[in-house]
Amino acid sequence: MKITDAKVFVGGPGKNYVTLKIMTDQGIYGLGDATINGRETLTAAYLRDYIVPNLIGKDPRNSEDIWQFFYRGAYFRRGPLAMLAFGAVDVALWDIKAKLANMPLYQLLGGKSREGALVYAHATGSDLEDLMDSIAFYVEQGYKAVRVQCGIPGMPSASYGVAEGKGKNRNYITDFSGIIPKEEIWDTDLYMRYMPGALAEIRARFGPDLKILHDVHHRLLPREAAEFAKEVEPVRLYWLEDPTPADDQDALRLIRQHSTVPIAIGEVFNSIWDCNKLIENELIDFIRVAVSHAGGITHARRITDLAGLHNVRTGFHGAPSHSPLCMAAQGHLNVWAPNFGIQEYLVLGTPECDALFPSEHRLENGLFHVSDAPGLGVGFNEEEAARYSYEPGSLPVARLQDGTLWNY
Ligand code: EZ4
Ligand code: CO
Repeated sequence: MKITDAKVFVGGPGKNYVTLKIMTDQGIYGLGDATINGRETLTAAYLRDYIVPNLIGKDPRNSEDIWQFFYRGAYFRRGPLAMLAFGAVDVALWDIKAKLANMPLYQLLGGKSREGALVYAHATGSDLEDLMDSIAFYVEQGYKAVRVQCGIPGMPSASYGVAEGKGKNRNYITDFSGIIPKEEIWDTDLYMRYMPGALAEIRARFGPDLKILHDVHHRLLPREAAEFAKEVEPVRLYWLEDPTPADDQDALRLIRQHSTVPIAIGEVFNSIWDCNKLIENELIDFIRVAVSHAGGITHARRITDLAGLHNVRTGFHGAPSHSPLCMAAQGHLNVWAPNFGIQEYLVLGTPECDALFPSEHRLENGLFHVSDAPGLGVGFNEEEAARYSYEPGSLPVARLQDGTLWNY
């Protein structure tokens, strides 16, 4: 069996999805996702200029060897763009293998450990009342877990995952007004004073059963994060996400010394080498890599298994940074992984998105149910794809009130 060709597509409804399609001499094809917010043309170029010419002629069943060929062959190792390109290839090869076996992909991983995978939605509000409405909207739809983000009184702009404007079902997405990012203002003091009380009010309003998650989006210094984590303990959060940027991994030790709040980190990680010490030292509770960003199923499974040895559970990134192909790959891992925790889930199910990526995967009662279609279980409609092209866009950057550039 041989790979005959591979194509790269960029574009989609409200999103620059980067999609890899690998064709074989047996008519079976595989699909993978290389979407990365704000840098989409670069993963597309990596795939087109380097990966595709090196794929042709290879046996697609040897996904491990192909992964090692690209990883070791790059010489300059790791990095989000490269790992995402390898991840797209890897997921497409698992898609092909599972189609060859005529099985849903999860069967090749070890079958189902659960019927469906718990997901969390993004509730967001310009203020606390607006956020309460947004949470209620998701709870009414059957979600058992909700990430809560709201504007902070007195803060000129606060989009650490807060969508602009009012309305219940909004997602924070890339700004498509151009490649120059918007600048937002962040004030740690206002946030630290306001948010613990707001989280307590949310708990009081929605009762003990709702799983409440909160994303600090890398905005705090280690000591501030430790204080914050200690203060929100009574809320019994499901997790506190990215309290500090994980560039400084000792920060997590400081937080651990002061609080038992579960810590989730890693949406910007792209390899096991970014998180092995955090996992082995048991400084985190959830690992947040995305399967596409972390080298595909082959590599994300290694991270998952290492995490399992240390009672760290998965909480894969699923924000508007990925296509339904990545969500499907994560869906298959999630139903298998013995140490699955939760899956971030954004409503991708617009008619336009479903037309581009048709699938039978479904969300029911707050759980993601993987279909039994062979492979990943997601198609790609090339006629639909032809309607879209790359649109320049970017994520914002954040500054402190005095102009100091801060973490987004
Ligand atoms: O800001 O995916 O937990 N999710 C997040 C996301 C990220 C975006 C960046 O591309 O923090 O909303
Ligand atoms: Co996050």
